[in-house]
Amino acid sequence: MSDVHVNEAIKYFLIPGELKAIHPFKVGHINETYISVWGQGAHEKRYLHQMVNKSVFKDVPAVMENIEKVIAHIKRKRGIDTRETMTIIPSTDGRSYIQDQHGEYWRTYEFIEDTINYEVCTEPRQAYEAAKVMGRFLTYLSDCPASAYHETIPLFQNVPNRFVQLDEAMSKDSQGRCKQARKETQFATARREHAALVENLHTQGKVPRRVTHSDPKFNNVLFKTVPSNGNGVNYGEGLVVVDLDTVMPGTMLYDFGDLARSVVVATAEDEVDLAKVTVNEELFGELVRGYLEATCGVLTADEIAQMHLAPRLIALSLGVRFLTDFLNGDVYFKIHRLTHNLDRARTQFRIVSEMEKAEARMQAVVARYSKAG
Ligand code: GN1
Ligand code: MG
Repeated sequence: MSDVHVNEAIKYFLIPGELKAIHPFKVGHINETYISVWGQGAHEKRYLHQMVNKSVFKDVPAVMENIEKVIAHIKRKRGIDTRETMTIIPSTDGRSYIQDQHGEYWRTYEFIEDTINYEVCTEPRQAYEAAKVMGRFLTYLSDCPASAYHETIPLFQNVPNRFVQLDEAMSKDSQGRCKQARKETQFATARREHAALVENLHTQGKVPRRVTHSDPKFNNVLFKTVPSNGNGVNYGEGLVVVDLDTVMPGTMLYDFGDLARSVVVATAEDEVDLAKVTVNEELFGELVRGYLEATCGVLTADEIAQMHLAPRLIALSLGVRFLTDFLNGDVYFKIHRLTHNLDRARTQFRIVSEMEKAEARMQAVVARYSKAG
């Protein structure tokens, strides 16, 4: 249905030229995305259009206000034409989004050309570059007061809250799926005591609230494309982190943890062959090195001291979210097969158990690079 609506919606954005084509772009678990191509004189230019999921983002104007602010801040620091952030195409009435006659919210960005993203990190160099991008993002925003940003999904980063949501789903068992997921619910609830790690450190004044991305998984980082070296290996520099929907007050541990849980096992987020899900310490090392370089002078010692635990915590939290959605009947994350959310939960929980085994080694990696800095 939104395929029809997109043709209508794009008329309300200030795009010069003549529309040549428009097609769906499969990305993410939440929004509907399209790409359009416009003839502009002798050139063609692409744009990205998104219908924002308003059952996930209940206050889209607040989401867009956060995004506008973060983009403006980075452009102030890096120049108006910087490729280190996204560029919003305004609507004909000068706003960053429109609401169509069906009540749906749409926005348009310039398509960032000559870039590529990856689902799986395979090269240490990619891990280093992705960490540089994410570290720079945190650093650029380190002088913004977190309180100036809306928390657009309440308690989004709060891991104990994810356990409360799991409890609710288990006690309702609306789809009768609890039986099928017994091992997974046991795995999660056995680790509940670790859930409050970050909240406790924040309460103790050790981990500050910052403006964070909150969805910095590896495939949200775009790399510059470079000509292939013949081996199919692409060593382009990391350029920009996209998908700014969840920019909000949070902790650096969430961002680093989410990036790391998506990088260091070098498998897809829904990998069903769990034997493949192992911690690659070299990738973790390059991630830590890149992140610490890019955040030099910004992070506190208490934040650095938790960098080996954050990836495990965020994997646990995301696994709990997938599991909860499975129990609730797949109402939040898009799925492509019946047990998709259960499979995703299993992968995240395997990451947790692999990281439990690797804890001392991961801690040693952080110690090595934080001393080196
Ligand atoms: C969702 O749709 P996408 O892929 O940008 C989710 C993130 C999860 C991620 C897991 C608003 O992001 O929190 O970490 O899936 N976004 C929201 O792939 O819940
Ligand atoms: Mg997202």
